[in-house]
Amino acid sequence: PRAELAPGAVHLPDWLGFDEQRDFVAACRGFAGYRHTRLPNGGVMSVKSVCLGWHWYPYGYSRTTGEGTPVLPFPDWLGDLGRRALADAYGDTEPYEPDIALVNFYDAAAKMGLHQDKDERSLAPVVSFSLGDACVFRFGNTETRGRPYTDVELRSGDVFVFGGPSRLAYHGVPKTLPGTADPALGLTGRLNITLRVSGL
Ligand code: MD3
Ligand code: FE
Repeated sequence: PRAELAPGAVHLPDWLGFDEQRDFVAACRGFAGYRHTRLPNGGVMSVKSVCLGWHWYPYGYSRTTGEGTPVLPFPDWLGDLGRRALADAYGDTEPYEPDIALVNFYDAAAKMGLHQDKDERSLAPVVSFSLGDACVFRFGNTETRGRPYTDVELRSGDVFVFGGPSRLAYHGVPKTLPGTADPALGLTGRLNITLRVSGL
């Protein structure tokens, strides 16, 4: 199935099979350096994140973490997965070379407020993968933080692609739905992986 929420915003429910989800979870478990990001306003994000390819900080990307820990490489298999997802979402084969993977881990209490993703210099599409617990994903508009928005449930194995006019839409995660993950996945909580093009 394929659902276009808004121009350029395509939801592919259950796109990853169980084995792919399990391997993806295992790969994410192997990434070192998950941490809560501190915001310039003094707040701390409730999700724990690690970024591959580049180090993400609000509001940009750098080659180093600033803590002496190495930036993990962006793996080829993730780029390949992103290109397959993009082709299925848009039905074309436009070149897509993501060089950033931002991995967010949500425990039962974590959420993400409405925001725009404007730290990338490229407006190439973002490809998002969800694993583990389901969540309520809020997809807003490009004009204002706030209404109108649409709430969609994102479940393990779902892919969402955000390109074109949707690339700068406000979006967030008001809550996860703890306990909804398949126990066989071996993940308590939710993982979201977004692929992006830095343009750097
Ligand atoms: C719409 N992550 O990391 S993924 C983020 O589930 C982020 O962890 C959420 O928002 C999460 O920045 C939502 C869906 C998503 C990701 C990027 C987008 C939606 C987007 C960029 C533009 C528009
Ligand atoms: Fe975002």
